[in-house]
Amino acid sequence: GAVACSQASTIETEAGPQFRDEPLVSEIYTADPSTHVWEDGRIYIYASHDIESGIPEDDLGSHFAMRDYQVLSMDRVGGPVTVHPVALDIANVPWAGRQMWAPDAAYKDGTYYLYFPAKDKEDIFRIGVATSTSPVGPFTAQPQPIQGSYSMDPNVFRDSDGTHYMYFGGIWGGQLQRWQNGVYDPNGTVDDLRQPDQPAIMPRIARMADNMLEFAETPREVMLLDEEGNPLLGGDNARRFFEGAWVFKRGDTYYFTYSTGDTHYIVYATGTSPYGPFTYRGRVLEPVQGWTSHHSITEINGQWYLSYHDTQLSGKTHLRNVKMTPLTFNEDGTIQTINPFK
Ligand code: FUB
Repeated sequence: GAVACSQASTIETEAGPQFRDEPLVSEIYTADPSTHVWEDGRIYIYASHDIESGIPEDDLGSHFAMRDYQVLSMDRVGGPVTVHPVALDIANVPWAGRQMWAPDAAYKDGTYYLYFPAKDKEDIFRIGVATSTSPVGPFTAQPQPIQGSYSMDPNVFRDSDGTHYMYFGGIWGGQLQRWQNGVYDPNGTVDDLRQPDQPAIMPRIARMADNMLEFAETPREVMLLDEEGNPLLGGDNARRFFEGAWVFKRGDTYYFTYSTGDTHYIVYATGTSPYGPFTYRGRVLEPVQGWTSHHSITEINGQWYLSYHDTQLSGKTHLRNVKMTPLTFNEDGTIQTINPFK
């Protein structure tokens, strides 16, 4: 039939968009999947739980007004998916005001840690942590956000030596542009630094303390470079960091992967240290249906998978559904770009 392109890489036929993968669950809307395999060998997905709040859409993401988390789990990719009961409700997070955004989780010495961003009562994004003896919760939140945390989209990466690092940050609604000197500037811009010829706002990293509840150091910038070794620039919208950091290690190489936000790509950069610098290498995922794109990359029984989301079930940008698809590396360590449409 006739083929029309309604946006960058959306392939539409008369039957509608032809999606590459099917949603994992349809009982609830889910987004921003952080996929882990813990010691029991089961697959756990820590995701945002999208809801219809009725709040109008704006560039700050106010329509993403989520209030709790529910963990998904499965024995194998393609197997039945369990939607677990509420793992953490905003009503049980003393410091949080609104917007429970993209979470991640970690495991250490018998305790599971759920890391999550939310706006505090002053409407400033912070990152909280909650603990449980079960991978699916219920989790008990610490009374305060992680000291020294700010902005959103935490990713807690466990290095092969057992050290954990948190990567975090996101611009525009994620407020990272207001933290350029380590203190909150309420008069900072609402989007980016508006300096297209200057280095872009860079994501942040902090090593986690042994107790996994605190930073062991003041957060610092993670430098993202182009192929010539120069920082990616603020005006380089197709490559500069926007949100959704996810780090993994393959062999001796650290992959820093992230969303470019307003250009809707998931891209990656590589380096030889968890602190970077990371050099831009290319795209992981072309634009999905919906404005946001947010992902994780996980090795499961020797096969790598991309977890991602789109809006196949709702057609609405704030009501998303998570998906998984195999990810392939080339012999030189580069990633084969995935098209979310057939
Ligand atoms: O789900 C809310 C926000 O939208 C996330 O924190 C961002 O990464 C984007 O997916």
